[in-house]
Amino acid sequence: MGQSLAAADALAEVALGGDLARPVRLTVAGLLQWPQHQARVAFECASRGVQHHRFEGPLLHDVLSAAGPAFDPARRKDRLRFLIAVAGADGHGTLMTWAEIDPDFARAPVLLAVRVDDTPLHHAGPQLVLPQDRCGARHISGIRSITVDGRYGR
Ligand SMILES: Nc1nc2c(c(=O)[nH]1)N[C@H]1C(S)=C(S)[C@@H](COP(=O)(O)O)O[C@H]1N2
Ligand SMILES: [Mo]
Repeated sequence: MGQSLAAADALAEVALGGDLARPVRLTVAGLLQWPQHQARVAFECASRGVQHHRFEGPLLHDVLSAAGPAFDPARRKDRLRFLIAVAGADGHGTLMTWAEIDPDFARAPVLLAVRVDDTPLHHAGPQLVLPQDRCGARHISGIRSITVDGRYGR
C-alpha cells in the first residue's frame, strides 16, 4: 500500500489546545460519546450555490467547556476576551469568539459534526457547523486543530 493510501486510512485527530486546563486530542469515535445534536442546514457557496446538508455531532460549547478554558466561569465578563480558532487540514480556517457559542451570550448552536448526510467522518475529521450562517465558508471540514486563545485584550 502506498503512503497516500495509508494516510487516507488513518483516523483523523483534532488537537484541542491553547488556554485550556485539559488540552486533548479528539477523535470522531470519542466525539460520538457526547450527547449528539442534529442540524439541517442550507448554506450558500459563492461558487456552487445553495447546498443542503444534515449534520450530527456534539455542541462545540460542550466539548470546549469540558477542556477547562482558562476563565472564571462565575464571572461572565471574563469569557469575553476568548477567541476560538478552527483550522482544517487544508489550511482553511476561521475565528470565532467564545461569546458567540456561550449560552449566556449569542448562544449559537454550533456543532462539531461527526456525521454529514449519514456519512461518518472518522477519516475526514469533524466539520464545523454554524446553523446561523447564510454562507458556507465557515463550515470548516477536515478539522485538525481547535485553539482557544484568551490573550486578546490583555
Ligand atoms: N477545510 C475546508 N473546509 C471548507 C472549505 C475549504 O476550502 N476547506 N470551503 C468552505 C466553503 S467556501 C463552503 S461553501 C463549504 C462547502 O461545503 P460542501 O462542499 O459540503 O457543500 O465548505 C466550507 N468548508
Ligand atoms: Mo463556498
